[in-house]
Amino acid sequence: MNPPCARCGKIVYPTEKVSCLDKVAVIIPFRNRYEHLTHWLHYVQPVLMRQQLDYGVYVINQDGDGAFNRAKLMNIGFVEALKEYDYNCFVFSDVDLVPIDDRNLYRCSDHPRHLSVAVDKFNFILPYATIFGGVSALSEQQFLKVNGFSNTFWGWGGEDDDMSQRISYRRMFISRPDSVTGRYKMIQHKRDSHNDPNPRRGQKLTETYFNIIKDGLSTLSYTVREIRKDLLYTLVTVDVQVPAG
Ligand SMILES: [Mn+2]
Repeated sequence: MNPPCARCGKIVYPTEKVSCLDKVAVIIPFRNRYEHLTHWLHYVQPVLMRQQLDYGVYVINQDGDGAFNRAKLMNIGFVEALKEYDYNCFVFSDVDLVPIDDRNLYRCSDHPRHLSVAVDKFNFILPYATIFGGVSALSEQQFLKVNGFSNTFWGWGGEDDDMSQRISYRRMFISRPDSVTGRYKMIQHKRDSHNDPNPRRGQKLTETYFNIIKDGLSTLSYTVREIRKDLLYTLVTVDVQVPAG
């Protein structure tokens, strides 16, 4: 057994190079998927407890039925969670992804970490090397270094690849658990309404390098409609200011 961390007293898992001091905010971008949320809470909270994390769950709920903006919701989650507690690690998770292996730690690492590496829907195979969607973890410093996510990906797709590029342009790497530890079950579902594939996503991905500074946390603008405290999570309903047309 490894000796406990000198600062926090926790045992650090020998197989994973992770900090023992993480205060983790789990951020879930959300709209109208309460069935999935119930499922997620039921299956994932016990895992987080067994991992002995100091954590809180923030469900960031997009108000209205305009185009969905997953990445902007995650930026909002980062800001709203920090208003409540001194979090230093942020795990961004889709509401339909349930980790299968307890050893897949919801913690931060020396580099931004992609956790959902082997999803059943993709036959437990990493679809491509730079993928960063699904479940990912960034420390506060890592997130600030890339200016968070872009706020301008409306509809499905691209925002995760944009983050992947931000990470590499800021000279960081993507770290991952191995393909056994990183197994996930995705709850089956149909594509949500008002979340059609964004036709501009390909073009936008050629512009990431120039947009890191001018599109992200530094330009984040939204209005909180309601904050509701459940025993197991905080539901933050927000107006993400969907552009007209
Ligand atoms: Mn899904």
